[in-house]
Amino acid sequence: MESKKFPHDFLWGGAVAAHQLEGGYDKEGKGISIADVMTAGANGKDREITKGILPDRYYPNHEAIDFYSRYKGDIQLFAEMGFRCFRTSIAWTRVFPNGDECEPNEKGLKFYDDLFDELLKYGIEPVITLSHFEMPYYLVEKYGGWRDRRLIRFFVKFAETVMKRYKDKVKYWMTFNEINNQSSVQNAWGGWTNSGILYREDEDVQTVLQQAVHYQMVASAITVKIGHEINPDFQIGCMLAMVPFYARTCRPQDEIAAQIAMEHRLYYYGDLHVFGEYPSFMKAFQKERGIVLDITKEDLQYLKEGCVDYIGISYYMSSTISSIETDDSIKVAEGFYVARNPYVEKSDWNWQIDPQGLRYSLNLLHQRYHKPIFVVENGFGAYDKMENGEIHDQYRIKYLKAHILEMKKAMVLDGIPVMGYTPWGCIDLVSAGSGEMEKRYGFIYVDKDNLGNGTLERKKKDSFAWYKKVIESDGEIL
Ligand code: P53
Repeated sequence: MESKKFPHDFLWGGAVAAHQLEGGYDKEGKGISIADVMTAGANGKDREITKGILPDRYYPNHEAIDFYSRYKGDIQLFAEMGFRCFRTSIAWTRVFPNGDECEPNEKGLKFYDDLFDELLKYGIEPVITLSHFEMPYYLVEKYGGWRDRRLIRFFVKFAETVMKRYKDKVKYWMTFNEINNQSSVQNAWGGWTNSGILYREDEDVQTVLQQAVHYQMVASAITVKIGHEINPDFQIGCMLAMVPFYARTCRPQDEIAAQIAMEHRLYYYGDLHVFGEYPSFMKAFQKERGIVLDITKEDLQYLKEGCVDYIGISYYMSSTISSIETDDSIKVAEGFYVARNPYVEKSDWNWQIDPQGLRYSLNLLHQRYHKPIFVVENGFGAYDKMENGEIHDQYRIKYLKAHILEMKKAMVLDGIPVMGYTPWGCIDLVSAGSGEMEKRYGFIYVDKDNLGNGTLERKKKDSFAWYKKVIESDGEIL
């Protein structure tokens, strides 16, 4: 089993997002995005969202790793590893700086033309996320972000513009990155990064969340429909953060709690994207809670006409749910406690390391949706140490190897169609959650620290040669 090969057309590559690596936040007409007003946090300390850009604060995404001017060298390194694809996002604000303009910014469009040409030169297929935590800040100030129905129109205009422009360069698309992240509404993070929303104390969070999700789902569906008209060969997917919830014990109450967590955190989103309709538990929840949303007949029609072609997922960890409070648990809602799983290890950022959870997740998703799955994020955020100019990141190799092996089992033993694998942060970049540089994922080290100091010089880690061999051998040598 271990020595089996992956199919030769398997999409091995790496993944990043525009705001986390490009920098050049105000270059060539780019507008301010919601990522540009987030300060650096730290391990265990949230990032702050400021009202506009304040002169005395540090915003790590402004320069990031300056991929904007160094992408040619970086792509050369990806090509050296043998990447067959590269997942990145298009910064909405490079194309429509404010978001509601009639005409796009030609310089922004040109940047992505050049970037995609550079990838294609090496036979690397671009895999593009349309919205990855970086909507125009102006849309937040003027319209309240995705609280407003007009956002559908602005997003679709952006999507249509870039899909037409790059129709012969890009085949694989995803609409919204980790759209289900915003279901974790204990703090403003998910609401802000997904939808440009900061919840107010005097409003019903579930109503606001579900309205924003509804508008995004309609925007996504219209995009899928238009995309298929632009180029029938397009493969357009959704993107879900896959964090499977295990019941803490086999007590039936814990099983039900885990099931409900899966429904609200995952299936609610997946069902809308894949089936184009609201699942029964969501309709029941809305009725029970008296949640009334702005949903038109046309919206429901669009949802049905814009079902996705594949499911993109990120997978980093699993989670454990208890229906009652325990010593090690944190309350997330009435009757829902996230507990520590004693059977798995955790990273320095407290993310539970669970390779088998990937196989389990692929099975769950395929059994429900019968769609190809693209693992577009997986990786190990860790502190790296430079020793005599070398980085021996055996821990990262161990993590990735274990996950690739479980993915292989899902394909070979469970028969699941997995399209490809793009480990997250194939080059070190700014962490989305904490804004740190020192939470590193890369095969390529970037000389920059949490405070923004460093030469930005690139350096291959041990995992670089390891991953090269994985791709070269079609996953036979892990
Ligand atoms: P960072 C939380 C849980 C799962 C995935 O995350 C997450 C997050 C956000 O922190 O986000 C995805 O950088 C996301 C990427 C992000 C990556 O995972 O916090 O799509 O933008 O960088 C890793 O370590």
